[in-house]
Amino acid sequence: MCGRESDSHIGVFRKLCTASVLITLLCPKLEHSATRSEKLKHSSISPKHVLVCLELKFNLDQYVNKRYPGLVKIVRNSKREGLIRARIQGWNAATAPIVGFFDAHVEFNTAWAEPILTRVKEDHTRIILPAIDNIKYNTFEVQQYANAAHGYNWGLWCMYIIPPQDWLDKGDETAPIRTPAMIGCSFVVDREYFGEIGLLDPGMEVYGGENIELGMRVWQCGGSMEVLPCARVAHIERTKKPYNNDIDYYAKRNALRAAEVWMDEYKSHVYMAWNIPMNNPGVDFGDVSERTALRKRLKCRSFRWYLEHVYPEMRIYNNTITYGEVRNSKASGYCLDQGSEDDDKAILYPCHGMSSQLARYSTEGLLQLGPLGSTTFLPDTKCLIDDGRNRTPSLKKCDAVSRTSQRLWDFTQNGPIISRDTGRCLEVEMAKDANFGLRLVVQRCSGQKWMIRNWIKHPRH
Ligand SMILES: [Mn+2]
Repeated sequence: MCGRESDSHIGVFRKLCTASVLITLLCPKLEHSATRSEKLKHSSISPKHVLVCLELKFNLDQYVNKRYPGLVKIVRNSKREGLIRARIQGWNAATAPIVGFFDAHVEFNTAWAEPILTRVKEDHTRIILPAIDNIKYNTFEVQQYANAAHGYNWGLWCMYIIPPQDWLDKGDETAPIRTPAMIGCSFVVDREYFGEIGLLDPGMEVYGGENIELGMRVWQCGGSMEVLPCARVAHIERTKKPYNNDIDYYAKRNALRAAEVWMDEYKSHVYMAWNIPMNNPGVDFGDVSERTALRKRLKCRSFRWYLEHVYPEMRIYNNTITYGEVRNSKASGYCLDQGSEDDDKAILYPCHGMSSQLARYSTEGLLQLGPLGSTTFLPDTKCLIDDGRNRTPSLKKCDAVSRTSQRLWDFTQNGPIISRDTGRCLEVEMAKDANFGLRLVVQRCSGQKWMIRNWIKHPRH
């Protein structure tokens, strides 16, 4: 789950004595919530849609005015702003010293607020995340989740991770858990401090990435972020998110904004994870100059510092020379592919540029194939190996070799790929009995040439 599915045409703002609680709700405009095929089927607005909008407009106003007069503000945007700017709108309307941001499908457990307020009062630069339990979507039963920190992969997509070792060693389940970022559906922060460090990035669209960016920023700029196990909320993991199929595009776009502003020499990892070139990535991520100026003004630390101190579980690939799809001059349109995940065979497959065709060639001479093994919680990407016995190369854990040279290859762009162990070349063989009539082999070099799509740096000669 990456819990920020609720879009945000309406912000409901509820003022408690010491905290403002901002809840974002979705009024599902059909053009936003339906998939393309659904849109074709329903060219007019459905009765269900009218009903939901009636509920969230007229009825919600009535309910709030009657039940919480003077306590709850409703802020409506006139056009779709996305989750990120909607949350900023809520912050603009808030007046209490502490603000909390929650998806509409979050419920609060008893005494959730007090431990949070204590932690913020001690240090107003702490961003506090309540521990999130699950509400089963079909029964509304609450299911307690194990305590976790919130991490992410190099695509800047969030995931739960195991808490830091020092927290586990302490054996105190009530202690705050240091976290590198947040899932995003629920967080609490000092209102003025949140303004000082630049809210969320208003240049981000729809959702995705803003939760990671805030984690990097608060840590790099002198604050901190923590999960507080004593403060519990529960969240409905939805089975279907109210977004178009283009959500990947926005997640990618927002990730590139965060990468460009905060990640220094590590930003290449985000481009690699999405398998797009660093020059002309084909994604217009907009203007980041204001965010770069913010980083300068706040005199924030480097991303390297953040990785070392806050997210040491991240796997680093700074020794990559080239990455992307690998093409052979003899088989245009076909790319190296990790094939089925459970066998040890690399294959040739029509090029599609997804992560199964993401290769990386490193300064040491490793040729790795498949999605980045972003963190030490995940297995690392497998290595292409010439074991000297078989005619087909294998794809194995990089240390599963009898001699290190079996995993090392010589390669320069538009040249052969040569095993350092056997001197054999990685080549394509025409074979009637192979898929697509092409087999990947290691054999005596016949002069075949390979290209890997994207450069990070040119090798030293
Ligand atoms: Mn959610």
